[in-house]
Amino acid sequence: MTVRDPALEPIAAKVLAGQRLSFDEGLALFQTPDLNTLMRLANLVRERKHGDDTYFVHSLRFSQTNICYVGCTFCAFAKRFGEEGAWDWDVDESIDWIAKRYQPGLTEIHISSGHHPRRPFSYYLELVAAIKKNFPGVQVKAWTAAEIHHFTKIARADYRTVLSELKAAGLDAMPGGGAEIFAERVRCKIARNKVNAEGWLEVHRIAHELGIPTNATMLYGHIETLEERLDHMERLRRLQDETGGFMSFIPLAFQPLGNNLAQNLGKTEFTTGLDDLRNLAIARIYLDNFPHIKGYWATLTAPLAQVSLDWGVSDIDGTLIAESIVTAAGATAGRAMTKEQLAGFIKSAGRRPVERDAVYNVVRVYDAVA
Ligand code: V47
Repeated sequence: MTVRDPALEPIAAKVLAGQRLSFDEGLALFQTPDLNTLMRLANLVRERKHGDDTYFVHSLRFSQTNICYVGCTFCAFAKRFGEEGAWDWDVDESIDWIAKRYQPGLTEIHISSGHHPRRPFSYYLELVAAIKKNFPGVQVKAWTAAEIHHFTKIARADYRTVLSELKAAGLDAMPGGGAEIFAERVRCKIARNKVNAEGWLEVHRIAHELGIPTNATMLYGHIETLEERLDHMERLRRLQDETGGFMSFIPLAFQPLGNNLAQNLGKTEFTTGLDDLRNLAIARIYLDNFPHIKGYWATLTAPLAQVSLDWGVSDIDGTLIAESIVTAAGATAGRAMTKEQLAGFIKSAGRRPVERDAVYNVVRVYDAVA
């Protein structure tokens, strides 16, 4: 392999030999001007794991409430009680909301929401059970580790008890949100009242022990340093070595509209396409024990998500019916693509579309899409 940046030569040799990179080597990937080599290395890792297979899911996004007391500075989704645009559905209203948007063949309902101060934990158990009863066959991928941490407070119970009860009610998997950036320097500025890094990791550790597969996200492109991005990946890599329970890693590009972080700290720019691609490629190489790196088209935009399939990405999330969290903060990519659009989009990038469910069982391989 031709390598233009001499600093990348020993790193490229390690990647070719299938060896794990050190922290300093990961940092060199953030600093190299040789993006072409970075892309080819990430693609090599991606193709070793998955060939051309590129996964997506037919997914409805649901938030039972947007009322939240946490006050994360990057968030444009949360509302206070009584504020215009606030909602707080009970179980029947939630089922009605989902029924209006339900489509045949839907495999996943992905739920993340606000930390509601008053709803009891029993409400969340009833909600999961009611979704499973009303929409048989649909998998529930619900609540971030931050929300699970909140449930332990309202239930006065520990992580294991809360997660076991949710699993018994029908929970199939957990989304990766709430991770933001683990480094305390940043976390105390952007997500001060949320679960801390150790708590987030512990929730996922216990979920994995209980057989609940999960994802992991990283919110980047705001006030974090490149070292802090890599530190985030390093902590995830260590936990994955222990448990093997993560399915995918999803870098979330900060959307700078309608939130305090953007206004107070002067962060008004969107990330650049090359920052997004570099970050995805490094994740693919560094997180050697993660099955998938997700190119989240809601924040990347669909055209960049398509390009990202050459930069280590093997999953583009899915149909995203009714996405509202990043849309609130300025993501303009749109909230829904049909399965056929997604399959065509993957196929025209020269890859093989594979529809999956929430836990990566194959639903359909789209060999025949034109
Ligand atoms: O934790 C909030 C992020 C996350 C902004 O598991 C923002 O498959 C960018 O959990 N700019 C929730 N991001 C979303 C989430 C998720 C998303 C996609 C896939 C999966 C998965 C999970 O949304 C939050 C936060 O990091 N977010 N505000 C913003 N302004």
